[in-house]
Amino acid sequence: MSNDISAGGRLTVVIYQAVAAVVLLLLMTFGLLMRYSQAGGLDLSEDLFYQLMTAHGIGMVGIAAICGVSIMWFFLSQYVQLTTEIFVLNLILFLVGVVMILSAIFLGGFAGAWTFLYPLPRISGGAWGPSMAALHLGGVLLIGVGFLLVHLDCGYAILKKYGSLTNALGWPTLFGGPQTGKFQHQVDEATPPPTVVASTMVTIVNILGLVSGASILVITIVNLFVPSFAISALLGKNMIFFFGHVFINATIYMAVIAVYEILPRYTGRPWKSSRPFLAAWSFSTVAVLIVYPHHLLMDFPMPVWMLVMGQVISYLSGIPILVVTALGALAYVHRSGIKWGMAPSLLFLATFGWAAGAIPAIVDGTIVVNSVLHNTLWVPGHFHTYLLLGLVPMALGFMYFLIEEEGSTIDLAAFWAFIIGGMGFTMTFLMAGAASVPRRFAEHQPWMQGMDTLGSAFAALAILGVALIAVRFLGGVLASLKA
Ligand code: HEM
Ligand SMILES: [Cu+2]
Repeated sequence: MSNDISAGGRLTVVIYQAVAAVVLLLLMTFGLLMRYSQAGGLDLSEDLFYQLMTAHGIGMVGIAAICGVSIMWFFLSQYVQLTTEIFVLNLILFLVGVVMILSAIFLGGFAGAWTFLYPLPRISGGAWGPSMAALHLGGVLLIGVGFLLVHLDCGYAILKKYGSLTNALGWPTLFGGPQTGKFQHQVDEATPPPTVVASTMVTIVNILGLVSGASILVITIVNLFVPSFAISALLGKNMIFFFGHVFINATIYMAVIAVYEILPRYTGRPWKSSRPFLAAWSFSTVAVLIVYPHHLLMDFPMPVWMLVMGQVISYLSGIPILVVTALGALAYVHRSGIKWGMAPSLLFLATFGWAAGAIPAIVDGTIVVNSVLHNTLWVPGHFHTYLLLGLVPMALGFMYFLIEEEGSTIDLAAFWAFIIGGMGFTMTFLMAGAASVPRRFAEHQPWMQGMDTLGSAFAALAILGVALIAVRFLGGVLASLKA
C-alpha cells in the first residue's frame, strides 16, 4: 500500500524544516524585541516596532505553513504520487517572496501588519510609498501562489487514487453499512488513513482560502496605483479574514498529521480512521470555511446572521478534530508501554497545547465577550498558545523524528525551557488581555509593564529552548549529509 518517499523528496522536506528552524528563531527574536520594548526595557521607534510586528506576523504565518505543508507532504507522499518539482518550486517562491517582503518592510518602511487590511496599504500617511506596498503584497502573493500549486498537486494526486474527494474523506465508511463481521476487513482496506483524510480537508479549504487571498491581494495592488479601482472595504475585509482564518488553521491541520503518523510508531498501535474521526474531519471541512465572521464581530454593518453563525460555529468548528485527536492520543498512549523520546513527548505536548489554545478562542468568539476582549492582548494570547505550544512542538517533534534522535539530558532541558517559557509567555498575554491591555500598541503604560517584563523573560526562556533544539536538528542534518 504505502510507497517510500523518494530521496529527493525527503531532502526537500529536510531543507523545509531547516529553513523553518532558522527563520523561527529569527522571528521569535523579533517578537522578544517587541515585547521587551513594550516593557520599556528597550527603546524601539514606533516605525521599527510596527515593521517588526509586520515581519513577525506575516513571517510566522508563512513559517507555520512551511512546517505544516512539509509534514503533510512527507507523509502524504507515502500514499499518493506527489510531484517533487512542485514542492521544490514552492520553497523557491517562498524564499523569493520572503526577500521581497523583508526588503519592503526594512528598506521600504512597509508596516501594514500581516492582515494588510484593504485599502490601508495605500493610505500610509507617508510612512511608505505605493511601490513598497506593492513589493510587500507581491511577495505575499508569490508565496500564496506557491502553496496553491502544492495543494492543487495534492488534490490531483488524491483524486487519482481515491476517485473523489468524498471518498478520500472516508464517506463510504462514514455513511456505509455495518462495520462488523466478515465485512470488517474490506471496510478497513477501503477506509483512507488519517493522513489522507486530513490532507483532503486541507486541500479543499486551502484552495478556496488561497484563491480568496490572492484575489484581494491583486485588487489591493491595483488599487495602490489606481485608487479609483475600488471595492467595498467590508467585502475586502471578508475576503482577507476568510483567507487568513482558513490559512492559519490549515497549518495546524497539516502539522497534526505528525501526531497521527509518528506517535503510533512509538506505541505500536496504528492510528485508524474511525467513524468519529471521519465525521470530525468532514464536519470541520465545512465549519472552518464558515466560521471566519468571528473576526468581524465588531463590524456592525455585517449581516447579523453571519455574525451569529460566526459565534455559533466558533463553539463547534475545531472541537471535533481536537477531541478525536486528544482522546486518540490518550488512548493510543495509555498502557502502550511507550518509550518517551523527544519526538513523542513534543507531539503529545503539542496536542494539549493546541487544545489549551482553543479555549480562550472560544471565549473570545462570543459576541458579548468579544466586545470587551476585541483588540486586546487576549487575542495574541490565544493564538500564541495554539501556535507556540501546538504547532511549533509538532514541527519540533517532526524534526527529532527526521534525525532519528531520542534525546539526551540537554534535549530534555531544552524541552522544559520551551514549555515553561512558552506557557509563561502566553499566560502574560492572556492576563494582560483580561486587564484590557490593547494589542498592537508599541508603547504600554507603566502599570502594564510589569507583565510585559515577565512576558519577555519567559519568551527568552522559550527561545533558548527552541535554539537548543534547532542546533540539535541542524547538527543532526549535517551529520547525516556527511555520512
Ligand atoms: C517566543 C516566541 C514569540 C514571541 C516573544 C512573540 C511576540 C509577539 C509580540 C510581542 C506580538 C505583538 C503583540 C501585540 O499585539 O502587542 C506578536 C504578534 C504576533 N505573533 Fe508572536 N511571538 C512569538 C511566537 C510566535 C509564533 C510561534 C507565532 C506563529 C507561529 C507567532 C505569530 C504572531 C502573529 C500572527 C502575531 C500578530 C501580529 C499582528 O498583530 O499583526 N508568534 N508576537
Ligand atoms: Cu478565526
